[in-house]
Amino acid sequence: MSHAWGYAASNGPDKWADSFPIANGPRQSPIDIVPGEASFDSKLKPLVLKYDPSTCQEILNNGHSFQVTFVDDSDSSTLKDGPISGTYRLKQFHFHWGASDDKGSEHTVAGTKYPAELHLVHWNTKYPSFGEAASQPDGLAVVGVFLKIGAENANLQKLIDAFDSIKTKGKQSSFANFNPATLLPGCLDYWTYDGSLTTPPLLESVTWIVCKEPISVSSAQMGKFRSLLFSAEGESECCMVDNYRPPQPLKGRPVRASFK
Ligand code: 1SD
Ligand code: ZN
Repeated sequence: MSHAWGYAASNGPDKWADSFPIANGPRQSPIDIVPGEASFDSKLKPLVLKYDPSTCQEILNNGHSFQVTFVDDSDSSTLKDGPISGTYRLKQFHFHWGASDDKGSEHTVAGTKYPAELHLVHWNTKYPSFGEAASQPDGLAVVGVFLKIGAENANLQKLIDAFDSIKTKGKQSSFANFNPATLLPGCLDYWTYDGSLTTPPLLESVTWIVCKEPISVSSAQMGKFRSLLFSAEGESECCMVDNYRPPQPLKGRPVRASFK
């Protein structure tokens, strides 16, 4: 890859291994989750998510997705228990989505694609910073939540209402007092497995926690996600769509379920 990574034919997931050989590594993400092949593990604890809306900082178009970032200099917004040990701090959340409602999620469930997937990214406070945690096998924990077409989602709408200020790559805007817990499904049953970042550098440092229950989004709201741009202001306009990596080989990894 002689240019920056992206999601086009020339720089997309099939090309990432040229610059990031770990793309073919033993614990890559996402995966297809086959519920019948996941084993119920009675030792898995319920997730404990404690989020303080006052740590919410800004919304940013990074040219690959949009993300909402959090101040992470104290244990104000954390994930504990579930499959992990210790305390993981919330760094940011972002989404992946399709050009149409029939695709867009990174994980799939028995081959079924959802129109979008939310990722809440947390880092293990046994390491000094997000950057250092990101290359450790137990450094990150990402909670994945599927979006399914249905009723309009008023909590997602608060994000969408900020899109005018972050249309193009590199734009950011302050985004205060948002509680990411409002984006979680009512039931926190989950699947978990050891995986990686789904974007370059594809580091194999993520404990994935994928919620079984999707949240709702309307088709009109998905249309607004697709009005964001991959391109920077002044460049030829390129809609931000299909910013997902497809499922990667499981390579014998166990997938555990917190539920029967
Ligand atoms: O795609 C995100 C990427 O934007 C960045 O947030 C990275 C963490 O540094 O995580 C990946 S992902 O694996 O959460 N999709
Ligand atoms: Zn992601």
